[in-house]
Amino acid sequence: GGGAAPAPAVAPAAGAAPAGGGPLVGIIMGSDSDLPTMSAAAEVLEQFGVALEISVVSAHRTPERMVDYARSAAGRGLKAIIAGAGGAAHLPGMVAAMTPLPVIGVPVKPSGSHLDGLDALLSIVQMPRGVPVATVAIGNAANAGLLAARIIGASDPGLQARMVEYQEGMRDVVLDKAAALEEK
Ligand code: RP5
Repeated sequence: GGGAAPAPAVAPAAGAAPAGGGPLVGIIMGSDSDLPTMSAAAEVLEQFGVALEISVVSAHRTPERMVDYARSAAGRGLKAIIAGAGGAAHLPGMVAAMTPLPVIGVPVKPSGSHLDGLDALLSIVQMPRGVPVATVAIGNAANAGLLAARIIGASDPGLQARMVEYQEGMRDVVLDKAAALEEK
């Protein structure tokens, strides 16, 4: 979480895939109250220069909108979907049931939650055989953004090179801290 939260935008209407420059990753969430958690996925994708769209789509409150979103996603040119929800978190699994795209699920811990996001985690991760959702840790939307970037990067050498740089940067931070510790 943290940082400037992008405002939820309405997803473009279903139609032909854009000629180029359209969003590659769709970030959806069950409520705008999930945005403080989910904005981390958008920040990561922006950092890696991956075009994204972000919207609120609720499995329970806007079921028809969920169906429209999932069914149109691949045709609109999206390559991956990140779906976050809290509580009875049916959004990622239902979207995965209606698209051939990879779906990454983010269990959200709503404020005032009695179950600390464990309910959402189990709702998202326990998918039946045949309908996968790649599930990240409770609240870890940054990892969802990184996983989406890796998926896109598998067919985008420039993006994959930036991921390698990111990994090398993490390594160097740890090695610098280890060296500082050993000098004491
Ligand atoms: C879920 O219920 C949402 O994904 C959110 O995490 C939680 C609470 O939603 P609000 O009541 O704040 O809209 O469906």
